[in-house]
Amino acid sequence: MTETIDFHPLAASVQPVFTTVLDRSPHEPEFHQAVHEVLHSIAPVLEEHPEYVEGGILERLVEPERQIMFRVPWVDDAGRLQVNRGYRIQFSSVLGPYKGGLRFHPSVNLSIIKFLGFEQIFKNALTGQGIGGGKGGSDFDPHGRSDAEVMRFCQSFMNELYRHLGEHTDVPAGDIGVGGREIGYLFGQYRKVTNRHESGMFTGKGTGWGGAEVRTEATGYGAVFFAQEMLAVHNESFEGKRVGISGSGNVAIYAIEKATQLGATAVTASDSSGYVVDDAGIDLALLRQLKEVERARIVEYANRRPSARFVENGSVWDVPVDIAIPSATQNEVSAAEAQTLIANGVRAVSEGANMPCVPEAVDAFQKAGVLFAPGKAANAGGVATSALEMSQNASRQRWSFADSENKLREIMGDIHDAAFRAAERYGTPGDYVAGANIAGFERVANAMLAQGVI
Ligand code: NDP
Ligand code: 2IT
Repeated sequence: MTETIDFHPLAASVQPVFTTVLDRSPHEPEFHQAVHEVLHSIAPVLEEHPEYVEGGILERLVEPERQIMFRVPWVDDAGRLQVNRGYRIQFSSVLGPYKGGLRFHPSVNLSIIKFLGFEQIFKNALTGQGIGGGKGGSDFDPHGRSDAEVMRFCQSFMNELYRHLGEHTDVPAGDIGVGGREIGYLFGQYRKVTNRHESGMFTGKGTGWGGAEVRTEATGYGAVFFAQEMLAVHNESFEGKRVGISGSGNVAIYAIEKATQLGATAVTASDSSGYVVDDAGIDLALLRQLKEVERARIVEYANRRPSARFVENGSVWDVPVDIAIPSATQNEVSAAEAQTLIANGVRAVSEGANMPCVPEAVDAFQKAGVLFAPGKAANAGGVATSALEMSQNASRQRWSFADSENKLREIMGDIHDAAFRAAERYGTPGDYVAGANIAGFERVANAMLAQGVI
């Protein structure tokens, strides 16, 4: 993403709000991109609902309720002082406590956390649960750091963030660079400094200490369930399909697992150093060992698996597939890569990551008739299952894996249907981008109207 992105003009009802965003928050290209997409989708809704315009819904929605930025000092293993920056954007609480992950990655800045927080408002609304939207993180890079360094960083991060959290206030979870290890350290430090042992103030916890079954798997599984729903509308399925997946983290691993369980062959995985192609199907046990245990680079997969090859320079989207599930990071699928996927006959794209396809790529997929699921719908299974974890924590219950997976499948079906119906209502059948934005927006906007100017 660059600042030179050429946003197409919006309808007169929403352009002034976008202009204010550009003026008030310059140098935030990812945030601009996320806002532009939502405003474009909901312009037709405003024409039918002047009360949303009169209620100043948009002006309020694009401005976070609270933005927290803080210093995170810590000492590395060599005894050197390090300083990172921490963020928590509490975007909207109209549907419940702020809810959304923490990202630790060197690219993290205000723009990225704001785009993620903004997306989270509508995603969380789509889940049907009582959760508002938020996001946080740091420019800390866990790669190559010892467990002790990661622990010290997490403790310092929480020494500041704890005062803004709570099971009824703000409930973080994982995202890029924040998995089970980091969540353990963050949760432990929260309990220590607050002396409040409320397990519901963090989700994605280990299943032995308050975590819910299926939360680890939920985002990847959910992205596959959403694609399954889109395909079912056309009497198609995963059976016998080749699936291309980017990333090799939490979302990618469990998207591979579920696609494979449904009879497809997942043929790719990647990380920031390159990608692997394995026509025999990704060996999930090996990938998990490398990524979850050894924290190795993806080339190791090809070193240990004869049917696989590693490609260092190139695009994972050059590999011909029937279904693509981008599951690494934002703007990882360019317009040219979308054209390659289309030329190779891709049938469906389900965004496991947040905003992985650039706007021109989304347009290209939709124009070519490819079934396209936007991240805020397709990857909502993660946060939906986080809300199930909060419910279980509050009621001191534990649900089985099978019950939890069934609930996730049902929620993804409901999100699909809500997006599908909203797109039909506004005359763009099959457009899941418009449908998801409209369905999420309507729930948020109605709650904002009901609750007055706050
Ligand atoms: P992980 O940290 O577990 O894995 C991220 C994967 O993507 C790694 O393989 C990483 O490679 C790769 N990656 C990350 N950044 C880049 C980059 N800039 N360039 C190339 N590769 C990159 O994260 P998750 O799987 O949790 O998250 C993946 C995506 O899914 C993100 O967009 C996240 O926001 C989204 N998401 C996650 C949810 C969750 O529950 N975890 C829920 C909903 C959405 P490397 O190790 O080399 O950096
Ligand atoms: O982007 C996301 O939805 C997440 N990283 C998960 C958020 C959550 O609170 O489970």
